[in-house]
Amino acid sequence: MTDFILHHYAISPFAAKIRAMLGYAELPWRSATTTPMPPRPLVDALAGGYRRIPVAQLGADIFCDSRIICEEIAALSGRASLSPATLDSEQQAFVDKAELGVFFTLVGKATGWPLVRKVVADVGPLGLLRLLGDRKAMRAKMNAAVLPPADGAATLQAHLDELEARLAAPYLHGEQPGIMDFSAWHGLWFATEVGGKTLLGGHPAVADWAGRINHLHRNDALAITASDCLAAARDNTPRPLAEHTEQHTHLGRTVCIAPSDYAQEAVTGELVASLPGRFILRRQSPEAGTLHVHFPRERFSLALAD
Ligand SMILES: N[C@@H](CCC(=O)N[C@@H](CS)C(=O)NCC(=O)O)C(=O)O
Repeated sequence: MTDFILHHYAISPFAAKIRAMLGYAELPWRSATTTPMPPRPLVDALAGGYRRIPVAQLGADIFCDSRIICEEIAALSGRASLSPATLDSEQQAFVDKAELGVFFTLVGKATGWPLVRKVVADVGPLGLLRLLGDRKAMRAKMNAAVLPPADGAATLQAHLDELEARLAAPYLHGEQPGIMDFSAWHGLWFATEVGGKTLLGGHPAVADWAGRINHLHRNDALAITASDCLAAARDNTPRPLAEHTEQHTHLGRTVCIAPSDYAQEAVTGELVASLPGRFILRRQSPEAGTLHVHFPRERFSLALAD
């Protein structure tokens, strides 16, 4: 079996969500670390210009967005509750709130010396300045529908109160963690563990729950080199497409797929599958050969390239 490779960087919250889930699922994985901002030549060779992290790889199949990566982990580990596809609309709305409005509020809260020190240790002082400029530009182009709420502090308090109430059981999914737990945890991890903020004093059940998920989160997987990632793609053919591809007027055509919320860089390729929750593009990479790149449908747009 080909290795599960995660393209990520240490302080990425969405990558932490995947690392913690992999820890819970006890799935072995290989670590391909990348930088906290482009240029990312390896990720570009594989994902064709998709700019967000994390990206996962199984041979010549490339998975963009943590939503799709969670579905893959759910399938590989046989733990259905890790798949966002199992959520009802109320649970999905909770996850969306945790990963958009509340998430960006928590990212804002994380700002301060502990975070600055970690970034400088990783990319140096000039890198820090570039990163600030990069994120400012990214935010300026953000879809207004997902801009952080103006009343961030109140939104966060209400969310923590809701979490506290939901955590009558050990996890949001009951006795064992599921997708809602990892989605609600990673923003808090960033503000508290990376940013060093104390936020959970008034919410003991949330603090206890977050501490248990912190223990599932490991970032000590065996590293894999860029050339081995490219070889893993070249030496494998993309896995067979699911039989139940929905009819889509653009199947077989060259299309562009891009996030519709933020970091909207598009990826171009042939649309080879349209499934209820995902699109798959076939693209040729000079370095990595024929690839299938998977995207969620939710909060992504698809348009003909010509
Ligand atoms: N919806 C995406 C969000 C991913 C995301 O926002 N990732 C952040 C890092 S945690 C990012 O890519 N920031 C810009 C960058 O790293 O270039 C997902 O679930 O994967």
